[in-house]
Amino acid sequence: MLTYNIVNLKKEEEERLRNKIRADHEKALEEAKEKLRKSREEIRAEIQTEKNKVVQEMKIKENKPLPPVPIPNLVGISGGDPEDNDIREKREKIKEMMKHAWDNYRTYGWGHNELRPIARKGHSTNIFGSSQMGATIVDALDTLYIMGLHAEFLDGQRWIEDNLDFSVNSEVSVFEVNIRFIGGLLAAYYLSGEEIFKIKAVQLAEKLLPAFNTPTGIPWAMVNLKSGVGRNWGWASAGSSILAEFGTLHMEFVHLSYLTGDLIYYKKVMHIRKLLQKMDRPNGLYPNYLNPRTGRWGQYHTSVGGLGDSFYEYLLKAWLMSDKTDHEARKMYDDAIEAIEKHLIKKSRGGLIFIGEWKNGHLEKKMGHLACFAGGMFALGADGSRTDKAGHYLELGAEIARTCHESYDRTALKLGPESFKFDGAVEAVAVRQAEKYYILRPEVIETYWYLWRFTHDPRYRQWGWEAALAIEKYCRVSGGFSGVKDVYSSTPTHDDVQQSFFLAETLKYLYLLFSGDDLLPLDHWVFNTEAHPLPVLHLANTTLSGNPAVR
Ligand code: DMJ
Repeated sequence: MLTYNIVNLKKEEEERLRNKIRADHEKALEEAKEKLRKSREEIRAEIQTEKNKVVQEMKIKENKPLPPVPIPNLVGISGGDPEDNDIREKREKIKEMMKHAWDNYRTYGWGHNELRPIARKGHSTNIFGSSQMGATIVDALDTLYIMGLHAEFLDGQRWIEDNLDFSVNSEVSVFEVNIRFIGGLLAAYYLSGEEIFKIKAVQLAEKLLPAFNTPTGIPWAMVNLKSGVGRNWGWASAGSSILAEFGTLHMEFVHLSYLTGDLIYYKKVMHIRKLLQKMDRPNGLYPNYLNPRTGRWGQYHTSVGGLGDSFYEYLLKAWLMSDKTDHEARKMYDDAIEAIEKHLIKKSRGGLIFIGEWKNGHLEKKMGHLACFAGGMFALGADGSRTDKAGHYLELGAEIARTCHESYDRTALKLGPESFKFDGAVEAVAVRQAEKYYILRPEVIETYWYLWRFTHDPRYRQWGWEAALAIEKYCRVSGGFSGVKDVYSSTPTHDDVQQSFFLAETLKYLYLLFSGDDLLPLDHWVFNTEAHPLPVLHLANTTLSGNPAVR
């Protein structure tokens, strides 16, 4: 009986299996037939869906969270409401200008790097390479945040989550991408706490690292994000890299090491510093050009404006950002500023203090709009300066602010030219047609803001308001804000570009100028050269504070 049952059970099992195999075959046959019945379009759509699924899965994998680190104390990330009615109204007006710039970019340029406010379409330049990386979105995020424009901020965040991709065959400027994208993403991360910004900043930084693969470790000016191939600008003296470009990475790279625990970023920038320290400096000045193959200076040109500017700024800010423990950076800043004051800073016949440009032992009495940021830098560096010269540097900062204000005041539009001369009867005025433009730059307003924070002299708010009104009157068009080609012509022509730094810097500094000091207080925040606030890192007890063991 038992044997009979076992035999029967085996038979039933075999039968079940046979049925299952038959059913599977039939199902597969049906599916194959079904496929054959499908149109090409349907099959293509299915393949696309599959592809999207894979991309999505990869994204989730790529965007995996980084190891947690203690986040610095984030003081004053909102607020700053002024008590005074008039000041509050002015601040509101600046916020409205930001809305106008953003909304139009949102409508006509979304995802492009910048906006053409008159043509009402996207715009880009070679610094961003050939792809649409939404530079305005990334650059504007922290300004939106501090202004309380949270819906707009979220809109930008969504775009970044869904679209910002650095695996593109595109050659970008290492400096510009660092200050605008990495700086912007890090600031957005610290302000909002949203992991995605940190993850994107690190993804981008990894793509920039191949730029450092040069015989000296001085990075190339440009790098292809996909291939990692780097090169320098064709116009730079003797194949050189530019001081203001390779010397303006420190703040962001130290934060990257801090946030990731990976020292590679810190080591890259400290290597640059060490190399610079070893080099001879003619008259104590840093030339603007350095060849990354030979490690030799190019032309002996020194400038606190374009090509040199933010290198000096980052020495001071490295010290501030390290909670004033990075004494090496402070020393380099003090030495550099002393040499600059000795050789480049002069008083005009009319009594205006200006910063000229040093070219092969000759001082060109010309000052760029870009150099106007130095008024704020001198004021910011006054505290902690050598031999108790704080008063002197604050005064110097105020003099630079006055000169730069004059460069605005002596124009028809009350907006400053790109570059102005001090030559005989000509003072603080552009001479060449090619130097008469204003492209919504922030440096003069930046200096007003720092001077305001340190002195509370009402003249800085007044000067800032004059500039805001002039921008509103001459640069505002219905599709956004545009630069102007000639600040001396009362009927200006527009250049039809809304620069991303207008939202990142110009409008942010104006907003801060009409806010209380409790918004982003300077003893807790250090602004990168694109006005992206990064918190002071209390690194004294960690390996990043310039500990020789790490270097
Ligand atoms: C900005 O991108 C930065 O401030 C940079 O350091 C110099 N120039 C522009 C704005 O003028």
